[in-house]
Amino acid sequence: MKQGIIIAFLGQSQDRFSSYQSPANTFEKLKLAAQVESFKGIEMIYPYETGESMETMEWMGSLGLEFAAINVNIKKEEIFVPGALSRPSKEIRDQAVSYIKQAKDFAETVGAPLVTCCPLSDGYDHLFQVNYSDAWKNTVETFGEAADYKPHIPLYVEPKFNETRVHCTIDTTAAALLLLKDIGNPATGVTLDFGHSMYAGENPARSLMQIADSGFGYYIHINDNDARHDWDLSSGSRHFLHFAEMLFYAKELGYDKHFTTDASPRIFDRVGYFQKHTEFANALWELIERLDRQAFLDLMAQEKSLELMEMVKTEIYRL
Ligand SMILES: [Mn+2]
Repeated sequence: MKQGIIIAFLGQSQDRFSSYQSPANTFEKLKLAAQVESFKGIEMIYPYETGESMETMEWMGSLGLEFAAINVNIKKEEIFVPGALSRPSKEIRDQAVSYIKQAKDFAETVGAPLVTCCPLSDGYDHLFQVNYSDAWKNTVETFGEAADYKPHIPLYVEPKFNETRVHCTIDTTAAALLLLKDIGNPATGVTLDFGHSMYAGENPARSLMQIADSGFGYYIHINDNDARHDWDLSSGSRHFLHFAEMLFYAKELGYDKHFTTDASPRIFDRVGYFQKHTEFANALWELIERLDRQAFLDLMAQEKSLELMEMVKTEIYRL
């Protein structure tokens, strides 16, 4: 199991009420990541963490780390706070596309395999606020233009139901797939965030297979939550069997990218928290490896639901 981390979570984070952890620069975050045994893959935010490419590459090399992805942020700048890719203003949309293209340039220089984008500020807060048709067509056009640029660096979209908008434009796995189908560029994919999928009312294993069956790429973020909010808890802390089922299908697919941690240490010790998180994920991955997966698949084909319940009890929960 190749594990990685979005290094923003190794620095300071804020919610509406509190700040968590102490600030850290990119090198300090990388050094913390390297202290966690299983973290080799790094996802970093363009342009706020990526810095000067040669220096960043030296840091990565000296710590024995590799890039999992470049995560382009098109929500932080003042101009993008009310939205970016879907906005009526062509000038604003062009600036958002330019950010994604620059992230692809950086990814190409440092040898990162893909660029992922979670367009969190695109969407709406009120009803009668945006023209849904125009917003969708704008998103198809802008994301499509960004995808066309340097297609050897594929562009992935990460759906999320809400936050920062009350309702995001790319809210679900199905919406992400519809976007990619409307664009029609094979150099695209979906970043499946386990927690986003859970609190959008999905089942992450089923969402993973929807993406895989579409023929588009898939890249996985792991975490957990209470299925009501994107709490970014450690994997398996709430939805054990959902996580086991997603890993089952990831193994069936021969998933070979990183499982990138998109979890927040919140009030807990950073390195210790992520060490426990990675140990749990590795242990469950190994349990899934030991399963007779074909036996599960055969029972599904035969619609033997009670036998499957028994297999889940004895082989997965170990009861
Ligand atoms: Mn994520």
